[in-house]
Amino acid sequence: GNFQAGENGHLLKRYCECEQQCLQKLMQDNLCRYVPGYYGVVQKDGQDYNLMEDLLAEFDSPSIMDCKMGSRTYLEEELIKARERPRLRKDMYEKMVAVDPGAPTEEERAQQGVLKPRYMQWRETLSSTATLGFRIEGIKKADGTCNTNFKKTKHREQVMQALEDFVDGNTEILEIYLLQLKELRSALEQSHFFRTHEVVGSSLLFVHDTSGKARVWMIDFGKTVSLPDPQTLDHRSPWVEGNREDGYLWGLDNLIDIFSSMLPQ
Ligand code: 4IP
Ligand code: MN
Repeated sequence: GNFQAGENGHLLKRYCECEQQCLQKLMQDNLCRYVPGYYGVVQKDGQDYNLMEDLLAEFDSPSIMDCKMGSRTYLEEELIKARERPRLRKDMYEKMVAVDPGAPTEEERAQQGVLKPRYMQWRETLSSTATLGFRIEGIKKADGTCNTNFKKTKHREQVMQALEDFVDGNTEILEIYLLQLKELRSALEQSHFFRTHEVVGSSLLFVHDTSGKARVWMIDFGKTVSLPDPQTLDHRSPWVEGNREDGYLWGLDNLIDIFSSMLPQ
């Protein structure tokens, strides 16, 4: 897998230069309190790893949810690559057919392959990514149950149902999460890093336990890339190819709205 257990509250994640660059910069940004601590590159069994804070260490039987943020889940450069050197992905075709045998076009069926952006866009419209600017990727609860079957969780009501189940109907936990999401939004709106980066495929990690502690972190920066100076993003404007907007804040606005609507007014 991508992870190796580390010692005393640390975690080893398979080295990715893009992620390293981001984590390094984030340690100096006002977002640092929403990002796992980063401690540099280490080697283990001939493999490079980014050494990071283990966010679960301070929890006792945590419940965990991964929400992938943004309205676009692939980089603009992947779109250009797919056009210049189209590469058919048989693995993605198979993942597509497994979820919906009717999804591939006649041409794709004949080729038994799809282009990556096509697969990614299909995943975006099947889930809430395209309509809400985020999607639930997985939930692991304190009781050990694990659910990654959210590929078709698209509508607001379905998302609310999944969130309700994640917190076991505990409104106090919901309230803490909501407060943190609002604080995170303010921090994002002030962040130099955020303004100057296209943030794609990054997730919010929600963690709570029965002691009543709950926290939200930003994770996964393997596809978070800096913009050419002096370009900036507002992260809310609709994406059109070339503007590099990622819909991250639009998705966070929607997530905040959904959490709010789940609490007694
Ligand atoms: C996966 O599709 C995810 O979108 C991965 O994103 C993506 O990795 C994979 O692309 C793609 O196959 P499913 O979730 O439907 O399986 P993430 O890593 O954010 O989960 P990238 O490389 O885009 O980060 P490939 O090209 O790695 O297969
Ligand atoms: Mn992820």
